Amino acid sequence: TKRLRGVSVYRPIIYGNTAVLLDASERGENDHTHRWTVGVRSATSPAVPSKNQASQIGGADDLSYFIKKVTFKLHETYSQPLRTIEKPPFEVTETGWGEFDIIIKIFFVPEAFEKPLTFTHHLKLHPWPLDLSSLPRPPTPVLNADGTEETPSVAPEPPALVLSPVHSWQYEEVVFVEPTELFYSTLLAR
Ligand code: SLL
Repeated sequence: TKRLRGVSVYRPIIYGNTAVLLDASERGENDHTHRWTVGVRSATSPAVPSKNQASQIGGADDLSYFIKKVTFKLHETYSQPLRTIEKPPFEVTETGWGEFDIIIKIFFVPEAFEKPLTFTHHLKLHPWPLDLSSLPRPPTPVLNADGTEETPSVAPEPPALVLSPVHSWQYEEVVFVEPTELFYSTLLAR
């Protein structure tokens, strides 16, 4: 467990969540409105064919050479709120209806002799409020002299509102100050 004096090694990671709205067919008996994934990933995005616009955020490298496991402490409305992930991808996918704080704890490989690192991530489901007034409106019905209602057929149909996935990710550099010799060689082998 000899440590290397004056040496620091850092590794860039991201942690956070992606969320999508469930469509009617995916909704169950519960009030769940969203599917979300919370995770810890490498900060490097995988290379994807240029046609594929929906590329994944981060996660190109496998972090298990220095991360042993990650725990995610969910809201107590979930059954078994403490989720332990022992191999990549270090992430949890769930459905739900509300936002809450998730406590993410990263445990390092034993040869690191490092204490776990804790982050708090606020699970984000809802996009920044949209300005609905900027969308074209349907025509308002008008009242005829005989009391009947009529809707002018002038205005086009408003576009269907499509909500894209919400992404909320933080960038962090995990710094290992004076790593053990063994851990240093593990880190530098990458
Ligand atoms: C809120 N303070 O009121 C938050 C709590 C709890 C979220 C959010 C479902 C859990 C389940 C779920 O989304 N809980 O049904 O298993 O917004």
